[in-house]
Amino acid sequence: LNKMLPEVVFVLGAPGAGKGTQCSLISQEFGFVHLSAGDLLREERQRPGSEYGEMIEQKIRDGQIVPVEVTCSLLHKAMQKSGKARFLIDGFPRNKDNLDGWTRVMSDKTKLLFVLFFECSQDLCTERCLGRGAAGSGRSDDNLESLKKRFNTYLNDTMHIITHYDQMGLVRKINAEVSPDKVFEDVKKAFNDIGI
Ligand code: UP5
Ligand code: MG
Repeated sequence: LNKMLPEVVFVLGAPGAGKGTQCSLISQEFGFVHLSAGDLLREERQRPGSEYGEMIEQKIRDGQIVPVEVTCSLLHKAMQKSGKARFLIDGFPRNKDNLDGWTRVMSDKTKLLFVLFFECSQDLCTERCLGRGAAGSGRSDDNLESLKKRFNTYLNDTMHIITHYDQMGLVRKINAEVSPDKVFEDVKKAFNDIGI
């Protein structure tokens, strides 16, 4: 029965560590559907008639985490809509509310394969996000003030989630401070090691 469940890999790491970049490569190589929680929230923020638009924008700008009911339902809907069975969940779960909400609603409906954790220093991550902002990302959180807040949230909330999964032996830690191609070499090994 367990074999029929959709398979999930959580992809975590600091803001700018390269989660999105690596997820694109993974999805090309292994066919996983890439679902970025941040992208889904940014899309929902723009959706005409959304009751969450303003709340999402405030949270994103302040580097705070949107209540799990919103995020989890966007993820669940995107999974169902895809009709596929293997997913990269990029940038989620980020805090205890996320973890509890996912566990409540989705843990029986999915099989967690492992957690990819991209390790990258705050300085390098900040440089990358500011570079992306300067290049015209249009993201309202690619500025120094928001980045400080995003990092606080990452260190105070998200690291606990990574530790939680690490204690379960589910975390695959990857050095994300090298070039995207080099990072991807290690990422491929992580998938190969579980027979993918
Ligand atoms: N780059 C990437 N890899 C590189 C490499 N190896 N060497 C050199 N440069 C590299 O990369 C960032 C930049 O670095 C790019 O310019 C890239 O070319 C370059 P990217 O792959 O985009 O990194 P990523 O880790 O995806 O960075 P991102 O900024 O998306 O991370 P965040 O975790 O901050 O953003 P996210 O979109 O996940 O969340 C944004 C906000 O949404 C959160 O702060 C929060 O407010 C909200 N949110 C929730 O509330 N709940 C959620 O569940 C998710 C998000
Ligand atoms: Mg991203």
